[in-house]
Amino acid sequence: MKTVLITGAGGGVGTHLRQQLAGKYALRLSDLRRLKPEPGETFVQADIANLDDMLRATKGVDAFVHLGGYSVEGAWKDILNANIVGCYNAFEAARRNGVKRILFATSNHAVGFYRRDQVIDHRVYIKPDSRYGVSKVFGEALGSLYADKYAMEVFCMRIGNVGTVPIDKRRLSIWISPRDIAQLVTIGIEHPDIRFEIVYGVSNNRRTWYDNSNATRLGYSPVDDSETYAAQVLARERAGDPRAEIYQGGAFVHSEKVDNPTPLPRRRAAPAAPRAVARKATSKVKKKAPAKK
Ligand code: 15L
Repeated sequence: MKTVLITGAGGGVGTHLRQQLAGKYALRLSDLRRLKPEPGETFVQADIANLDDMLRATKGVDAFVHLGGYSVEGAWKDILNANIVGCYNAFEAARRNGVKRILFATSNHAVGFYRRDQVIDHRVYIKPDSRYGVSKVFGEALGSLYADKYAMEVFCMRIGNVGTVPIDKRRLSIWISPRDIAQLVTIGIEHPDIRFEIVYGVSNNRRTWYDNSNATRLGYSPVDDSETYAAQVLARERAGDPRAEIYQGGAFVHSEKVDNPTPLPRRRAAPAAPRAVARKATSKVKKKAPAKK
């Protein structure tokens, strides 16, 4: 059984993945705050901003899912520490320990300044909507460097919003269910031909803004569609800032600080507890057909 390290394992995405991947992999969890491992899991307390911690955490693992980092828009010093320094340490520690396969949790916010009437694929030029989005672009660029220079196998997932249900109108376009993110992560761990890939971490949503053909090519076949929840979600939707309505990134395009939209029950995912360019010249930006009501 493969040993898979998950940084930021105490956050929302990590919590879903622990449940979904239990029994399939020996999970090594890592977080800034102490977590209680379940059977089949081990725990390494680590600060991703500390290279020595990351060297300990990555030792002897077969694959590494890097969720650790600051997960929303916030102060530059927090993003710098967790998502720039932390992300560098993650890749560098993996390289030094001979861990070839890294799955990097990038974000829809790396391309959040594309408009909602556009459909974009994995090759479009980056358009970050926030300092947070810029930090995710940095991680993608670092992944590209480590793939080309050190032959590492890097799978960048531009994740939408992970949850059991979509929480608002924007998330109807970017939602991903726990079982679909687990399927995508499994492809990232198991696929034999990963060199450097960018895929979108979204379910099979009718209202999608993404051409996710790169994920499909690698075998991703999401089973959930946010449309199941659309009527309920739209019934409670209130109009927001007009700029947020235009762009895919929503409030990230105008806010200096965004709260975690899906905090963990009881405790919020600690921001300091880390959890994280398009390549080819040709890119696809299509005018989107109006969403069906
Ligand atoms: C993200 O990248 C964040 O990590 C998550 O907390 C959500 O804000 C999500 O994007 C989103 O766009 O809903």
